[in-house]
Amino acid sequence: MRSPQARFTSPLRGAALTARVGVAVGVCFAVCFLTGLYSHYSQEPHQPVPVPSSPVWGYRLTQGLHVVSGTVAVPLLLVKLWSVYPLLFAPLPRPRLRPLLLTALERGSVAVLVASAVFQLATGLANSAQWYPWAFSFRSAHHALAWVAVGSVVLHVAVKLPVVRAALAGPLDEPGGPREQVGPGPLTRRGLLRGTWLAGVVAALATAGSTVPLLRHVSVLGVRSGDGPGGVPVNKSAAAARVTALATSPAYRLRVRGPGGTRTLSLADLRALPQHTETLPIACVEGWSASGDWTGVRLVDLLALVDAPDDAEVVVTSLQPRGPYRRTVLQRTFASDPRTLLALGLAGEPLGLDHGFPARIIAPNRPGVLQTKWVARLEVRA
Ligand SMILES: Nc1nc2c(c(=O)[nH]1)N[C@H]1C(S)=C(S)[C@@H](COP(=O)(O)O)O[C@H]1N2
Ligand SMILES: [Mo]
Repeated sequence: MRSPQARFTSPLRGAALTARVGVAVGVCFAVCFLTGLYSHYSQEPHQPVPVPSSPVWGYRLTQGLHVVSGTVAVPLLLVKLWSVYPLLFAPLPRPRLRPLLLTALERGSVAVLVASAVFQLATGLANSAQWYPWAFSFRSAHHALAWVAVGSVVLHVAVKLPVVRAALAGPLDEPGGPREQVGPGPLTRRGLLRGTWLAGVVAALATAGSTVPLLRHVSVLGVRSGDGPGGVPVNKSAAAARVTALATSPAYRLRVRGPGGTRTLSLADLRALPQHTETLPIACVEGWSASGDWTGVRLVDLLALVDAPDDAEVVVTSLQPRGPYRRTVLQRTFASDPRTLLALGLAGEPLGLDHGFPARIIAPNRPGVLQTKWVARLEVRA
């Protein structure tokens, strides 16, 4: 009887191909994992070791790499899965407990690997397209599954290391392989591999424009590519955040609280304080980033009004009535950095309502989610 596996006849498949594509998938996963951990940690309100505020473009680079490496991994992983999936139909070993158990373990671990990798890439892509068709917290789920995915990758590599080594040491085209064989089509392994790398490059170009302005016009997947008031895209509008009435009210006051008491400042009071301009990027977890020229009051100047200590941590609260980003924490590295502004303007114009009018936080090397808009209160954490 023909085993189901015998129906997969493509001579292109083979360890030589799988191993080469596998190495590239591994590199993408490693970059994606490390940059992802950094992003996750950056968003933690309690940081035993605070993230530094320099270089200003740090998060912009790491998060750009995160989204690009994840996107590049998609075509690579598809080719890798295609190259090995007939193994799923390989006949089971003789009905003896030990071999059966080992096979079950191996296939089980591969199933976990494939499921977690597909979950990570699919939710990540959806997130960078600003599509959240699920109820769970994206950040917690994406973080937890990252460990599962990387753990199963490490296990898989450990199990397959001898095969991978031998395959990488050998030629891509085995003797009697597809090059000599008269196959169903003209495609060789070399051609397939070139096509795979090309797909990776196309995926990179399609996303990198969200970070690299020069590539903006080729990046079809770059959903936020730098258009918007002041050259900075708008993520959540004032209408979506339901803050329009509060933000435009003449009764707006900023409250600053610290050891020296509470100060209440109107927008005119804020404008009367010394103004500074800083060029700082907004770098969203979704992968897009854009640099802006922000003008406003230095946070350190505001903190000095309430006698805040040099190592103060500051809780920022938005006028926004609800939402996960209405309260954020500025660790001491950001709170004490003279480049951190309570911005009142962007690109020489007063701040637009959607960019956080009357006042927003802009700090160097911070994830965009923490650049709080429509700021109502600044409180030194006791
Ligand atoms: N109050 C408040 N601030 C917020 C947000 C929000 O939803 N509410 N979104 C954050 C996110 S996710 C990003 S990327 C930046 C985007 O700022 P922008 O819309 O001015 O580009 O604002 C941040 N500040
Ligand atoms: Mo964001």
